[in-house]
Amino acid sequence: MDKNKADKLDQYTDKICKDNLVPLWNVLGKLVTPEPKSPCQPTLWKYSTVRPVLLEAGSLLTAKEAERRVLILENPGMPGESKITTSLYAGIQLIMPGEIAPAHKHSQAAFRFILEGDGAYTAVGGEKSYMSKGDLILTPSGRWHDHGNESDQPTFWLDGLDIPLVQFLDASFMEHHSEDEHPHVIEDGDSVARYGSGLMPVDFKASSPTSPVIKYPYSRTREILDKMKKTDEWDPCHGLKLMYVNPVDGKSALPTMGAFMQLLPKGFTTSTYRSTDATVYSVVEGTGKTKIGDEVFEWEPNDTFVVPSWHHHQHFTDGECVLFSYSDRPVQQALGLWREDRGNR
Ligand code: 1HN
Repeated sequence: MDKNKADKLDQYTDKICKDNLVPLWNVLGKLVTPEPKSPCQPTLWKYSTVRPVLLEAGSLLTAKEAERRVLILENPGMPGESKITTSLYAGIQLIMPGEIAPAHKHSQAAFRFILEGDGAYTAVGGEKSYMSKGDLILTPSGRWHDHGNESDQPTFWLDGLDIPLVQFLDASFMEHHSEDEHPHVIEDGDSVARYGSGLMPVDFKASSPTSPVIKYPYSRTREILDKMKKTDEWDPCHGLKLMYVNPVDGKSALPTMGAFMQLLPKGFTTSTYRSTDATVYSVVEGTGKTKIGDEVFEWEPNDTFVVPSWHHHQHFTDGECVLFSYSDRPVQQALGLWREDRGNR
């Protein structure tokens, strides 16, 4: 374009901006990219780094003072935004013996993925779920929840929430309960017995798209993977991979976050894979590494790492490994946006 014409267009752009008008031709290429271009950066958080500084916070303030004693895993590509991916939040939470993290409720859905400890609990709507390593505990949107620790050990878990998604939609509400603890009226294991055992109360009507099962114990998850290992073929990209589902409709356990658990055999290299859902991994068992683009991240149990949208990646295991992961896949699938590329181009 000649200089005179470019100058005229610049003057035109400056003139109309006071009326809150912007020429599309200046921004179209940035708005609609040929493929995902994410500010999210591949990143690893070592548990050996997070654990001691979180324990230090344990001596600086109580869970009650903090409301939730959490260190946010903030993606370095989006500083100050409290995001691990563009749509999701992650944090590591600590509750010390005898502490209570007071009851509140909010629009944002959450899950807890237990890293360390035995005998602390999350109560959702008064149902206490005791925590053991590898358990997944849901906190559906809009439900009262509080945490307590009846054990003599500090308890650590990974919090996954859909905070950036709810923020984007401007749909956030939050309330504190009048008491620190919502009355604990329901026994641990009630919801999994009632809804998660292949039976269902006959007239059960789902009141939300979230699974009525609150806790998915690791003992069961691990048993399923062990059984599958005896008979099933390893998928070249995923090994053996399970999705946490809502037994009412077979869809994702939470409508905004998909959660998965996969088993990879000893000395395995997965085929190159990518998908449009940026994925957060928490290492449950084993050591290995993941190549994301050209970067290699070495991991061990309780480390967290993130694979951004549409980034080629491959896992390499030393011994047998178990990886938990979550992403916004159910949202993308509901909107017809989700894509994967299994590398067989
Ligand atoms: C929340 O309610 C919890 O209940 C953890 O443990 C982290 C981050 C932002 C907003 C609410 C919890 C949170 C949160």
